[in-house]
Amino acid sequence: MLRVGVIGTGMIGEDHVRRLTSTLSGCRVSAVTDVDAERARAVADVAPGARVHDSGEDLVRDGEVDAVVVASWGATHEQYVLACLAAGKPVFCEKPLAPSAKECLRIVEAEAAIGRRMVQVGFMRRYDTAFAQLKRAVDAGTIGAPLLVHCAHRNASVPGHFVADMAITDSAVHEFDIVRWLLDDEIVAVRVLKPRANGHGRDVQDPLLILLETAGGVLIDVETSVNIQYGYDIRAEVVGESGTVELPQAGNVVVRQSGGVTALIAMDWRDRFRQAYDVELQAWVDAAAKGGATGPTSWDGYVATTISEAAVWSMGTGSRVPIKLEDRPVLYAVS
Ligand code: NAD
Ligand code: ISE
Repeated sequence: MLRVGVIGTGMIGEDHVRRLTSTLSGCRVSAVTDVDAERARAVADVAPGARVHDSGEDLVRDGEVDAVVVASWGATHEQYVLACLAAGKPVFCEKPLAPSAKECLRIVEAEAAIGRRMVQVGFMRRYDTAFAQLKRAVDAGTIGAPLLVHCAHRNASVPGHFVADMAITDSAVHEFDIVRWLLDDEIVAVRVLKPRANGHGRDVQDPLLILLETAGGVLIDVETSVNIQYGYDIRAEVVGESGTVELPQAGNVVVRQSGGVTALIAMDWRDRFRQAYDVELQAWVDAAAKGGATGPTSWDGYVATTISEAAVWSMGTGSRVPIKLEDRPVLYAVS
């Protein structure tokens, strides 16, 4: 039984504590912590026997914690992931791996020095049934070589702490990862365009149109709308040489009533990606129980954050920004 410590018991931390406690197998939550101690105590109540620590560092040191989930704010990820690596404990870190490429690289270097995978990054879309079907169709070549990808990332609304560039660093970072995975291709440049602002947007630049170019010559457009009001809507359509393939409207029920037809839509990511989070975290539990990690790597986290940084720069300057990556350590070699 893998004993898991969870750092950060906010929205997704609480969600992960519940699934580690009630949905997944081979694990239990043995400790939690949050800078909001009251919140940590409330979440600990759903995990029988879980103790509450004063700090993430204390939790990592706990002899009854075999592996750690980091679900605190992005700016705190590096310190906890590095503490886990120093303690030799497998770690699942929510995206983004860290807010800057520099921080991500320090994690990559620390893991590469150990010489084996210890870190898994929370890019859960790779475990989503609909995205997996999309990738299978592209890989099978049914639509010929991919030429274009149209993506939309729409949130009904975002919390108060969601600020200026988070539509890129917190939301579109998922697309930066998923298109690399979907196309087996690297992003080489990014440009961000700003249409007229959504009046619901407060301080966030919303919406955005992000244009990505890949090494293989595919062009990708990503719409981010983080105050769209009507629901949580994630779209992706790949245009190939002889056809197109797109995500289904995942899990939507169609209601016919009072002279109308309504397709229900998820209202947030918890609802839309529940299955993906379950599969992703079970895969991590199974790998962590053997002392390692699987799925999205620290290197993937570094690449996604590097693209975010370039996109934020482009949003400010209006320019096309090339993506420059460091050399990939052997640990992350593509097979
Ligand atoms: P949140 O604000 O609801 O929760 C974050 C929690 O971390 C808060 O309770 C806060 O008090 C706590 N915290 C902050 N600093 C801390 C520290 N130093 N030590 C311990 N706890 C600390 O935010 P959230 O929406 O749950 O997001 C948390 C992380 O998960 C972010 O990195 C976010 O990008 C990511 N996330 C991923 C997905 C996904 O789809 N994979 C969805 C939501 C959030
Ligand atoms: C949130 O942090 C997530 O990761 C969700 O998956 C994403 O859709 C949302 O925009 C982010 O704020």
